Amino acid sequence: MTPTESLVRIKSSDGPGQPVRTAELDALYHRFEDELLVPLWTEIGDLMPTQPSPAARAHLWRWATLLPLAARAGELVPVGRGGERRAIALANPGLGGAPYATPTLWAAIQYLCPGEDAPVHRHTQHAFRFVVEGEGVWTVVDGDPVAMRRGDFLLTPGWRFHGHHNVSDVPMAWLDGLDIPFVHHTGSAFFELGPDTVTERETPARSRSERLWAHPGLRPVSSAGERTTSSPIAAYRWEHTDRALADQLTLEDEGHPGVVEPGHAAVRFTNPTSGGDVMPTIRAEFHRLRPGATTAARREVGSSVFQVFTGEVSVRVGDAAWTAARGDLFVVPSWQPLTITTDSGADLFRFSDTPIFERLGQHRVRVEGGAR
Ligand code: GTQ
Ligand code: FE2
Repeated sequence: MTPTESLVRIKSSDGPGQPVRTAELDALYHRFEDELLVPLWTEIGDLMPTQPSPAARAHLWRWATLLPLAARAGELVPVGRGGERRAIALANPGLGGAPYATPTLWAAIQYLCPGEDAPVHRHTQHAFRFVVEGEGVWTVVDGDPVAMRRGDFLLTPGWRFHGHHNVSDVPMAWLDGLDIPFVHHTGSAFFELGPDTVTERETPARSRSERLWAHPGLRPVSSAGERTTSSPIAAYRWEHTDRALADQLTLEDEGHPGVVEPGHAAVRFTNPTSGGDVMPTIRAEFHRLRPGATTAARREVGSSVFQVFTGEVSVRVGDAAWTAARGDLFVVPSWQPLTITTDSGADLFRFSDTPIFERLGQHRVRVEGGAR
């Protein structure tokens, strides 16, 4: 390979710890390039920063922009085998145009017209749906039909067959979150088509998974001792989330502990077999802020995506600042300080890749002054 064809380009500089630039050094660097070799001393500043310096950027997408574009795709783009889903991904401006909200997380608006079926498939990527508005779509997870309604958080852990059906006479849009980028970077993806014909047309009031697993503090004895890597609960319903958040704020009013900080209630969706996160790569939470509340500036290793559920918020992420309202989505890159303020009071859905870093021993959080 000639030097001009090599993928490797060594950045020579005169900085501290760098060798004197001579013709011999240039010749050595060209040899390195030819042999696909890169010395640490020219790269160390980028490779080993004193604190995380993510390529991903803080960014906001407005629901008022996303929804009409998804609806237009509903008119122009069929949903079926091959494309599989009418899902439109948020592409982080720092990630070179790849369809990645963050280095690890996919976030997309998915749109299904009345009567449409998104075909059955399965993949090793872990997935969830969050519904910011609307209803009428049923997701069928390994043969278990699950209704989707506003405020619900729905799971499709890896390798479960799933298809979506809009059984109503209105279109529906929702948020998909997956670990597609993480799985892509690590070369660990598997995918398989399911049956082409839909046999499951039932629309029961509750999914089988909820009937077996979604009773507070109770698990079926038939499963005792079993610990699954993902939660067996297919749907976490808004009425439960809403009540948990409301109760935290009432307890705060009564002088009891429970809130994260003054005026800030939050719950995490968990796997009842382990008490841990719902899926191995994705954490999901719901946050409620009282009118007038401001959160402490918080940095965390790993990236997250928020969607405003109700109310209006002022958000600051590092140097970026926006106001955001219902449906708006914003990305918080690793170690960027996040502060949220609201005059109206607000509810926010949040998902992140934190479980990955916790399990690898790389997780750090810093709130205002102290580290923990
Ligand atoms: O609904 O099955 O946004 O497989 C990306 C990949 C949604 C889905 C996405 C998927 C799905
Ligand atoms: Fe899928």
